[in-house]
Amino acid sequence: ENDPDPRGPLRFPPGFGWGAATSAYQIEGAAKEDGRGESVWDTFSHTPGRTRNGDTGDVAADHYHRYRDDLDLMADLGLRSYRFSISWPRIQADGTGKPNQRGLDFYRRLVDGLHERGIAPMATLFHWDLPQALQDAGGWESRDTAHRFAEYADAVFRALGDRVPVWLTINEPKTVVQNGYLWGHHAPGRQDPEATYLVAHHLQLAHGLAVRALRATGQAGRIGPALNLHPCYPADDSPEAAAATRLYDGYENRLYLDSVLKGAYPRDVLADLGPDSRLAAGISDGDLDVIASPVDLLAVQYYTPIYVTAGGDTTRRWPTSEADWQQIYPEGMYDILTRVTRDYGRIPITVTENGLPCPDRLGPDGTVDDSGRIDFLRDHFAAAHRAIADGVPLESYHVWSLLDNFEWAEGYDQRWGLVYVDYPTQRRVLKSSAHWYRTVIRDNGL
Ligand code: GBH
Repeated sequence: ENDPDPRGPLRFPPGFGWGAATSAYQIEGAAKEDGRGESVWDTFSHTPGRTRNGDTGDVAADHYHRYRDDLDLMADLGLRSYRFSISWPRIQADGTGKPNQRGLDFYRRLVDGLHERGIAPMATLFHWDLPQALQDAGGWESRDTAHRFAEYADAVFRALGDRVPVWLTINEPKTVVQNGYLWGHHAPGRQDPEATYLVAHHLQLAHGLAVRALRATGQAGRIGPALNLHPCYPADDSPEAAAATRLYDGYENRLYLDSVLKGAYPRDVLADLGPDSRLAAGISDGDLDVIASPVDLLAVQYYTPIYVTAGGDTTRRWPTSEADWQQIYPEGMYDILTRVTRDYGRIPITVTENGLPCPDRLGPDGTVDDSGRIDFLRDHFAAAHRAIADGVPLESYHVWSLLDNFEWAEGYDQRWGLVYVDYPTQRRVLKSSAHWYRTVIRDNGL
């Protein structure tokens, strides 16, 4: 019914920014080179029992040494946009002070290599690799960390701002909040419900301070937050399920969207946390003005819907991927994009992550067949196309991920790349999805 006619062309707007995404700790390796300091993810991944097989990002996809080959891969795919992240501990080993020139130089070479190949750089300032020294000083529980982040951002803007057209501040604050502080599956591995939403506030504050830091430089780059959004649906049609779903949506989506785009935390979430919460206590006069500093675009990451029961728990309705938290539901892409435009106005949107892990194997003939990933991407691209047709100002779409990489607590077992990485040799092999994606980009559609 909603599927596009498989014979019919589905053209995207001219100049649509077909892209792919990565993050520093997941691909770079070179953990001790050129003055890089340690991050919370070095500590966490080196702590026994925290990651599958004890995997760490010490070597990862060795992108720090192989970035020229990886740039050529991107050009071969025809990418128009590449989203990567900058490693804070490469720029400031302990999170403060004079920036490390060797760290900045790496990203300058990367960005220049993108421009040489006609690929637009999109840089994320923070994809979870907080300098360990700042964690030791309180991490995101400390308001001071937000100010350190603004100083780091300022140093990066001054070094690279003349050549990076789009900046994203903090990747998925919600994941730091939930996985880092509520469930403890991610660094810093805490299970501390009290701290959790104070951490959220400081991440939001850091975002706003970085937006202001960019404006203060007078540079032309655009900037926005990168939020993973989850469309929430009631598991039945009871009023209880509707109410539980609404509150769930507050914690998953509105806490981050409303603070940035409406200048207020959602009342229902504040009420649910109670007047004595550390979040309530942590909000100072003027904080919401900082957090709501005008942004130029909104980066949306969509992987999975959430189904909420009358009792406020989650349940499954759709097929699950190799990742047990992901249900495959392309319609959720349409729902979340149109909802953002409906509720927050026509702010330009970029999809900065969407993808699927597959049990990819290098075949005897040297190919990698990931047709399941092709089906997944085709259905999600089609849903995004319908959202555009219905008025969503979507300008680009980045598949997660360019390369197989260090999938956080899942280590290297879960493969998300368009490009296969044979870790013992670091050889790259285009999967069938990469070949397919190249034709999508060439045809600007399906
Ligand atoms: C994104 O997170 C990340 O930005 C990216 O770095 C990552 O590689 C990619 O997705 C694929 O996962 O262990 O049950 O607590 C997506 C949101 C939040 C989904 C953390 C997985 C862990 C679930 N992720 N969550 S659980």
